[in-house]
Amino acid sequence: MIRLHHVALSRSFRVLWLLSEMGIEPEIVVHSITDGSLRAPDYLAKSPAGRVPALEIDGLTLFESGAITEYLCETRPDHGFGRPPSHPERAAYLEWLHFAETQAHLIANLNLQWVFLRDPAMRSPTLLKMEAKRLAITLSAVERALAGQDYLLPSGFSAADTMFGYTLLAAPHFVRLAPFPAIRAYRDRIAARPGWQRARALDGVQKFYAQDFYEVADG
Ligand SMILES: N[C@@H](CCC(=O)N[C@@H](CS)C(=O)NCC(=O)O)C(=O)O
Repeated sequence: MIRLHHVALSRSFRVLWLLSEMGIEPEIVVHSITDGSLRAPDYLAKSPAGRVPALEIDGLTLFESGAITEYLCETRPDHGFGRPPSHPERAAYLEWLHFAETQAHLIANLNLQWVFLRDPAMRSPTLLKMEAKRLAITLSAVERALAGQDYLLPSGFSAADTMFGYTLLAAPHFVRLAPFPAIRAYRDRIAARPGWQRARALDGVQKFYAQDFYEVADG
C-alpha cells in the first residue's frame, strides 16, 4: 500500500508526479488546507508541521517533499530519476532539487497574501511586488539552465524536474512566462509526458486560485 496525503495544486504534486513517472498509482487521501484537518493530532503524527505531502510507503510515513523525492529515487533506482553520489551531475541534481523549495517558499508567501488573508486590506502591495520579483529571478535561473537542453540536467529527465513541477503549475499565477521562452518550451515538453498527464488527472481540482493571474495594481 502506498498512500499519499495530498492537496490539489500543492507541493504534494511533486510526489504524485514522481510516483506517476515510476508507474506507481498511490491511494490518495485528499486534504483541505482551510478546514483545520491538517492540524488534527492524527495528521500531525504523520507530518509534524501539518503539511502535505506525507507519504505512507514501505512501512514508513515520510514528510517533506524533497526528502520523499530523494527516498523514492534511492529505493527505486532502476527508474534512473536520481543521480547517485558517484554521478557527475550529483551536485547540480541536489541544487535543482532543493532550489524548487526556494521557489515554493516565495509562492507560499504570495499565496498567503493573495489567497489566504481574509481581508484584502491586510495585503502589502510592496511585499507582493517584492516576492513576485524574487520568484521571477528564480525563473530566470531556470531559463538559463534550460538553454540548449530539454530538462534541468543535461543528461535528461530527473527528480529535479518533478520537484520543479509544482513551480511550473503555481508560479504562472504570479509571474508572466512571456519573457521565458525556454521555460514555455519545457512546459510543453513536460505536458507531453504520459507520467505528467496521469499525475495531472489524479491531482484533482485546485481550490486556491480564483484568477489565472494576480497583478499588483500600480500606485
Ligand atoms: N517543505 C515542505 C513544505 C510543505 C508545505 O508547506 N505544503 C503546503 C502546501 S504547498 C501545506 O501543506 N500547507 C498547509 C499549511 O501551511 O497549513 C515540503 O516540501 O514538503
